[in-house]
Amino acid sequence: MAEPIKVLVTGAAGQIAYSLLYSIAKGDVFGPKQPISLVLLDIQPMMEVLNGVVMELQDCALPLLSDVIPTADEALAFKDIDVAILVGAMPRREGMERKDLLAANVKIFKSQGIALNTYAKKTVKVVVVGNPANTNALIASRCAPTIPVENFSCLTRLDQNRAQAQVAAKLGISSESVERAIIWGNHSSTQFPDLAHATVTVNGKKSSALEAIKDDNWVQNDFIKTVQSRGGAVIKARKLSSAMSAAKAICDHMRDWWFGTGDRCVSMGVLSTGNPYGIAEGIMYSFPLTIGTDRSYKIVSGLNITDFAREKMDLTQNELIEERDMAVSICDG
Ligand code: NAX
Repeated sequence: MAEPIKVLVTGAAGQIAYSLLYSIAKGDVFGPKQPISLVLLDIQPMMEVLNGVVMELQDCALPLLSDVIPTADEALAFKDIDVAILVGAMPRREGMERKDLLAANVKIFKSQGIALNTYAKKTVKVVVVGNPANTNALIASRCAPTIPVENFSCLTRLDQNRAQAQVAAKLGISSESVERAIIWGNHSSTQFPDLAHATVTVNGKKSSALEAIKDDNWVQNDFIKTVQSRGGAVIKARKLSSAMSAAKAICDHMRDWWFGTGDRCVSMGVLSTGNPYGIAEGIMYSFPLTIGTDRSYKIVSGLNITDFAREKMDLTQNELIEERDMAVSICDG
């Protein structure tokens, strides 16, 4: 058996973690031969709930789970970790201004960035899930200057999965027959779900998604709106935000990062630096990527960007710039 890798999940007493921890501990993400030491961070008032989660993980009797460390102490939580899945964040409370929400999250992700910098392995791979995910990831990365910025990402895979599933349902095919559905920008309602480069396989024949769908009005209106507002629709129906599907998307994101994607293209929020699409530098923006077996990613280049797409890519970029400027001034202020 290999040595265990140390995987930190924050917000570990919350609802996404409740769906996520079992999948990680049973080998869905890091493979069936990789033992795991799970570190679970939450805030002090949640320690009793967290202990219940630890009991359940023990009761699953999972052979790959070498140990479980529940804690409210960041110094302990971030020590020597190989992977950080940062789910915990401050939720929006009624009457809360956007700026106050941002300020509360800057405080959390600044502190966790410093903890990453101080205690984690320099090879640590970080995915931020807690919202506003893109800007939280940016703040964590800024506060961890000794860890390469390429090791920081935020989750837009749930949006990609939602996009794939919408196309699959429209054409009556399996979701794995839909490839290259891209999410550009922010994990917010300004994100741009883009099918212009997508392909589908119908009855064994691969073609462009747009040709197979033959409904530009659906692609440019209903499809985009449905994916952009899916999180809200789930909250309205369930009275709770997406958790099962978020956990599945986190597993997809991390598995692809750990093992590579080959030619498959996936969407991830990463730092925009010298990208081929002229997106402003210094924001965490979701791009289409391929990932090598060495865990380094490359932005897929050469995609033709129409005026329609450019407008949508810029809109979500501008929201991220505004969020970044506000967050950085809070962080440095
Ligand atoms: P829950 O409220 O169920 O759980 C959050 C947990 O985080 C709580 O147990 C809380 O005590 C803990 N927490 C708060 N501050 C913490 C800190 N400083 N350190 C450690 N733990 C802390 O929320 P849940 O439904 O699990 O969602 C978690 C986050 O994911 C939210 O911010 C949510 O908006 C975000 N999401 C992001 C998605 C994405 O695609 N990027 C999709 C799903 C989800 O909406």
